[in-house]
Amino acid sequence: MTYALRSYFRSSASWRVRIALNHKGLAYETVPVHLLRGGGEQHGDAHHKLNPMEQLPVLLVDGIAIAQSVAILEYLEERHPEPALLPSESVARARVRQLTEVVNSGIQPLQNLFVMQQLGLQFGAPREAQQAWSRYWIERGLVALEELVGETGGTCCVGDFLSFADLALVPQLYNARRFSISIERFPRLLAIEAGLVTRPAFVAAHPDQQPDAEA
Ligand SMILES: N[C@@H](CCC(=O)N[C@@H](CS)C(=O)NCC(=O)O)C(=O)O
Repeated sequence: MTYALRSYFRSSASWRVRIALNHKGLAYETVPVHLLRGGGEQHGDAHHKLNPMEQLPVLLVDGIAIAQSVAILEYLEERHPEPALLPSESVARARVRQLTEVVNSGIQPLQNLFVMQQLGLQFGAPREAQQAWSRYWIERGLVALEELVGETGGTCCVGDFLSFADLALVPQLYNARRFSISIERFPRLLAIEAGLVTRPAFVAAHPDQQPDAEA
């Protein structure tokens, strides 16, 4: 079984998958796809054929393309159950998926590059307005997550068990910083993040460590 990940160093959804691959000890080739160059390589024919949504990541499993980061995480969990990224107990599993979806469907899609671009193209929103839009959705989601981990969290988002939720959290906090959001108001999330980012799987998945990293 060979894995290749079509990825962009700063793509938060790709980053989730990189952490999972690293944590599970799976070798993979990184295939960089530049989201900005020439209008975005994700819109080219080669990438479109693999993912008609023209987004990253795409995991190629022996050449078969799987897109949507959470679908990829679920695939990896089924195919390589150890070390697990979902707890065994049903409520804890549901909590992991709940927290993951706060990021995956409640934050990330609303602050994404193509949403910001459409705000400009369709409604003439200037760059500052696009950024304010994204900041709103990131803050709204992080406020909810901070409250949720008050109930569910330990050293990780759900107890002390490393899970999909942690893989979603770390890249989202990175994005929050890029949007200059005051994240000091999320002490629980920051404490969890501090414990995660030194783990080897997270270190190797960081944007700065990717072959396509830019200053
Ligand atoms: N729900 C998708 C989101 C994918 C997504 O939004 N990817 C971004 C990078 S993080 C992308 O490819 N954006 C391309 C664009 O904005 O044109 C997933 O989890 O894979």
